Amino acid sequence: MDTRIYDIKARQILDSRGNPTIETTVILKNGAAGTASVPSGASTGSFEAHELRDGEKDFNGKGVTAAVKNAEGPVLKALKGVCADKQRTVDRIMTELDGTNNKSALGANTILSVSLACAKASAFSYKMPLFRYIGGTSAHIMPKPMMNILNGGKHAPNKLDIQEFMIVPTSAKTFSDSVRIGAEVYASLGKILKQNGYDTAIGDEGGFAPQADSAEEALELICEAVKNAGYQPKKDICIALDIAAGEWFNGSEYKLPKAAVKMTRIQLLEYYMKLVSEYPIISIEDPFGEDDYIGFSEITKRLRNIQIVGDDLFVTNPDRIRKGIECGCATAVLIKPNQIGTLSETIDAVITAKSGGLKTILSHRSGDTEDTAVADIAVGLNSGQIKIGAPARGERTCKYNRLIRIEQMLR
Ligand code: 2PG
Ligand code: MG
Repeated sequence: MDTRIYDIKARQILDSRGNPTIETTVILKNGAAGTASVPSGASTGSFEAHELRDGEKDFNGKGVTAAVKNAEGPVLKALKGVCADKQRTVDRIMTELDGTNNKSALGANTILSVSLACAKASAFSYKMPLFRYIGGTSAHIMPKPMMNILNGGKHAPNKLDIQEFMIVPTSAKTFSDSVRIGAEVYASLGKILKQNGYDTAIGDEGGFAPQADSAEEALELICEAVKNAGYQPKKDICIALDIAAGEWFNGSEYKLPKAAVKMTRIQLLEYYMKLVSEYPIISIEDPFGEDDYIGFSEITKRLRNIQIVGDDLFVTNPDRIRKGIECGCATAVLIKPNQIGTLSETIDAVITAKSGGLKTILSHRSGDTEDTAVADIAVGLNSGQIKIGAPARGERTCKYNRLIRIEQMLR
């Protein structure tokens, strides 16, 4: 199979927040092509790979024309004639060409768009679905979804400091069943909000963004929505939180910006323990800041039955994941391809996490596109879990719908 790279065409498209992002098509000598676009975060970790933005007048500084030029210029020059199905070689050539440790020269957005487009073009060449191309015969596990039905933090202009309130349909037997249950609870929540005079505006990830006064109020609303939809909290549906506490940490204490409350690490830990004792919470992401290893290892020790997820803590970086494993900092890793910048390193992050006994959760970003690669990567790598927002809005539903199709292919 001749998968040599022949051409690269890139362009500026819009993401779900209306910001520009790069979309790249890699064309092979055999006529196959693959197209990939890159999502973008709002609550980003400072150790993430660099997202190249123009910083000029267009799109309020958020243009990505330099990234487009990099893909069509130096990256094409370096990759022309290289076999797209040699993913490690493709990714290594780009990483070496970039030459920095956070991909700031070419841009991680540039590099990831080419990396994923190569995988898609190769999968097309071999007439395989992307998940099968990535995972071969071992790809067989449908991920359990964490569905973000109520938004706060940086993703919503309301009073909630916690960024994501997600439901996990634990009693669902299949992925499609999870989607049905999640969509029913989402609809039920919308109804309850309306009936109780809350507004039903939605946040960046498609979850509702009501003006609830506290996390407890939000959690009560969710439990009521679960019951009204005909399910039992805890038995059928559990709750996962993404605190995104890195947004609150000032190096010594935690300042919740919306509530204007300050907490020490211990107070915050006690607060989580109280929430966990009152609500069916099974997973907490980024409960502490990205460098607060003490906070992370303490909560991991104290809340043994709760999954503790590192997102900004690990930034999909195998080195940081190894460090986390050594100090017992978490029990799961959030995996976001654009935090690290290539498919190969994303795969390495999953392998590193699993070999250290950590669970893995493939994830979207708050600013996302219609690209569904993350769904295929989750199945390809048997990640076990996935976080792709609300069961609503095109940039989120395309990933749920892709997984519904994959589930059928696996049957
Ligand atoms: C997160 C993500 C995705 P963002 O913190 O986990 O839900 O948000 O893309 O804004 O970093
Ligand atoms: Mg997060």
